Amino acid sequence: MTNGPSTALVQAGTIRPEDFGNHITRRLSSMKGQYLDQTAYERMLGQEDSLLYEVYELLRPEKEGELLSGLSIVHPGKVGNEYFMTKGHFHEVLETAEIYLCLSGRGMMVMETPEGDWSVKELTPGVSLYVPPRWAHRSVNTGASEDLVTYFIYPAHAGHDYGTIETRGFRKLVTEGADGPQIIDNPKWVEAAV
Ligand code: S6P
Ligand code: ZN
Repeated sequence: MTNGPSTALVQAGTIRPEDFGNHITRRLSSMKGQYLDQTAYERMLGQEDSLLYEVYELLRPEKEGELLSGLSIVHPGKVGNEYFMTKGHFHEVLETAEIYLCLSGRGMMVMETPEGDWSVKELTPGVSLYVPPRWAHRSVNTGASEDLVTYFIYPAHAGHDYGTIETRGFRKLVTEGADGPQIIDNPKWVEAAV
């Protein structure tokens, strides 16, 4: 990592891993308990530990004043009726926001706050989404065969709280219905203990 200016070619379909210091890959096995249809999940996992999504991130010091940015690529597919999606997280420093710009593909950003508000926004190429402080976020690829590629920027000291979502889930899920993607209540959502 250098401390000086750096560049990356942020263009859907032209990802040069060497431009990014960090390449994270997440497979089906890391999503235990997150998909509604556990039988479908176990069956799929028994066949292959599929690659669900990847993140390419510019390495910068994780301190206030810095920004982290990169590309998030969610591959197409489903577990049962539920689309491939990211784990989703709150920022550990809850009062930090994030900006996403959709570069290609089609999807949705599922968001919620600890206070009980929720929101689901569509992602199509060119859409810029501001995720305010306090909002957990998860991207879902609702496309049939294309990757969902987004560019993200957030404060470098934000950190990630994955545990809350792993334990409670999101209030809303995106599944494939008769007329396409639909937002449903998550029957397994767990209210936080007081
Ligand atoms: C980080 C930012 C994205 C996600 C990426 C993968 O704050 O929101 O880079 O890390 O979309 O999602 P997740 O939930 O596995 O970190
Ligand atoms: Zn984030």
